Amino acid sequence: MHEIPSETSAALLARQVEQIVLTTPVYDIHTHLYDPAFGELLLWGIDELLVYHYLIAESLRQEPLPYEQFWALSRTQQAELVWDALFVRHSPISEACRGVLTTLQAFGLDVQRRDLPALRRWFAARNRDAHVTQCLELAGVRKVCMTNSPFDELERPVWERGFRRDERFTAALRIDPLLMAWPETAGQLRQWGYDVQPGGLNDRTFSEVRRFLAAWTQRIDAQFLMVSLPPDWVFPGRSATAQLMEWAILPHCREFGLPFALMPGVRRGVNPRLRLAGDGSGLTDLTALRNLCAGFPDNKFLATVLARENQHELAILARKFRNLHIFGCWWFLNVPSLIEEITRMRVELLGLSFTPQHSDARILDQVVYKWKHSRGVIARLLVDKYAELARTGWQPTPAEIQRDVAELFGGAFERFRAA
Ligand code: FIX
Ligand code: ZN
Repeated sequence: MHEIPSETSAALLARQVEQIVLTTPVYDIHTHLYDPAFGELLLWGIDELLVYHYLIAESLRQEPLPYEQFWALSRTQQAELVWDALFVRHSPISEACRGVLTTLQAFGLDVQRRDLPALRRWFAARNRDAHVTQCLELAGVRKVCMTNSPFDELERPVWERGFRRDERFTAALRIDPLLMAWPETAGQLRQWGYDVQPGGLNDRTFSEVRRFLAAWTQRIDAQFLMVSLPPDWVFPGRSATAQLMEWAILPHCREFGLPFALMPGVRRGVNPRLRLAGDGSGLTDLTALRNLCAGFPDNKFLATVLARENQHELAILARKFRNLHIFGCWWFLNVPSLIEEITRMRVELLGLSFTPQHSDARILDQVVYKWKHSRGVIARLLVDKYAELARTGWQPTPAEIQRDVAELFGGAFERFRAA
């Protein structure tokens, strides 16, 4: 038989899949962006892109300046140092560097001239609100979930004052200090009028913590609660972390029907002199997550794990527990080779019942490259998967592919949340 017809239909299928993956709007379920009403907390523009902590870590490997001298520089000078170290003196081939260029190119800017002052002039002339819309449109992002901490001194007053919400920005209640630094946080809660005991984790304390969580869940309209955890996190147990989880967080999540997002595997402050850029990663014993999923079937858990070596076990846990929804290639995993490996494995083990990616954008403009790069990888691997189906005689229709991609890009998450 002649080969050409089957090649043609394979090419057509590939084009359809690519087109759908590149254009389906996504719900970006974990970012560090803010509703524009937060003013300067919503970071954007070329200098912010350059002083992203990923790029600071990379540039201080190339630049022998003592850390303290780097931190003493103004933001403008830091951006210039990063530009010089990573874009001028070397080719910007790391993922975080390439991301800056992908973003600038999407704005129609000429990166070939390597002209930082010209780039700065372009951003200086931008209208912030129009820029928000353009970034989200270029990224194909229909909604972003923020990371909202009542313990953040800059963020809290904005919520307390109140503001008109931008519907594109949803909220997630981030509670790391509550679970990871209980004695200090208890003191803070007492100052805010909650009758908690720093030493004694008793019924009164748990119910006051729940009162605090209820107030903030309602104030910010939280879509879920979230915490990042060190690799050696244990559950159940006598630690304040485990006790608060069991007796305050989980009952609260059940009462409000909210998922609890766990992000294990981060070692904070591996090199504190690098500040935000100084966190590292480690292998987690996922027994704690298994205990949660098995012991609390009426709770819903979202999880992403920082170590590459934990990914297979995490996917298997998700096969066992339908109250677990796994998401994203977090932080050091958000590079094309690992997105490809992890997402391919998840598709093969879980089909379409997970959320392959979130951006973790800290700077608005980053949604452009983070999604462009991830969509490219996801498109390539889905082309393979649908081609494998087609070879069995099961020809996916464009409507079916569209339905599937919408699941991966937020639909499955939204159904899990609503369930
Ligand atoms: O804990 C987190 O949510 C992390 O994503 C961040 O804290 C981290 O600094 C980051 O930006 C990773 O992408
Ligand atoms: Zn994050």
